[in-house]
Amino acid sequence: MSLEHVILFAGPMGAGKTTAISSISDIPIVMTEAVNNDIEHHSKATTTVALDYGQLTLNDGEVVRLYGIPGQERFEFMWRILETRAAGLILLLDNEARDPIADLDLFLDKFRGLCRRGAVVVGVTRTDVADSHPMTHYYDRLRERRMHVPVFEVDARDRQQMIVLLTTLVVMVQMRETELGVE
Ligand SMILES: Nc1nc2c(ncn2[C@@H]2O[C@H](COP(=O)(O)OP(=O)(O)OP(=O)(O)O)[C@@H](O)[C@H]2O)c(=O)[nH]1
Ligand SMILES: [Mg+2]
Repeated sequence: MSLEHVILFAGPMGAGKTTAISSISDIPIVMTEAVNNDIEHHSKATTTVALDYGQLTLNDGEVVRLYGIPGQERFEFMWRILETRAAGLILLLDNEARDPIADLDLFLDKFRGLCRRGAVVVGVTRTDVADSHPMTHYYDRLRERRMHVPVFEVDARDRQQMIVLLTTLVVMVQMRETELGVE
């Protein structure tokens, strides 16, 4: 079993990737925030333009390296670079977005290589400010896609909630490595 895991946080602009990594990380995180010129898409002041990086050391000494993508599709070239070493995907979706189910489809399609070879969990954020999409909408779409993926309602600002999501994914990655006989 590997003593290090690389986990990628993906999802649309404003879903909470940078926030989640800073909630979880036990080192100061590397951020690449710049002024958000796409206010139409999301009203927040800044957006990630290259990557986020943080890390967490688990009780058993395993190191989890946490990378976050920029949500804007114009940075798709960074998505391709960041997914290469990843063994697991945390897909964060903003329940307040215009169509979070379309976002679910988009990111599962864009990261289908990682979904196939690794493990995936979905975290739905901002359910406290938008309840137009109950969790059943996400379950239904995943069932239609024949994907068995855990879905969690989370607040990216809440360290405990994010640690639960992350450890679920790490366990799934470890189970996969055991199945595949990865050392
Ligand atoms: N009310 C509420 N706010 C949340 C929740 N989760 C995250 N946020 C806020 O939503 C915003 C998310 O912003 P970021 O973390 O920059 O989002 P991002 O996914 O990194 O976005 P890009 O880098 O632009 O792709 C922050 O202001 C968070 O504080 C939640 O569950 N509820
Ligand atoms: Mg970000």
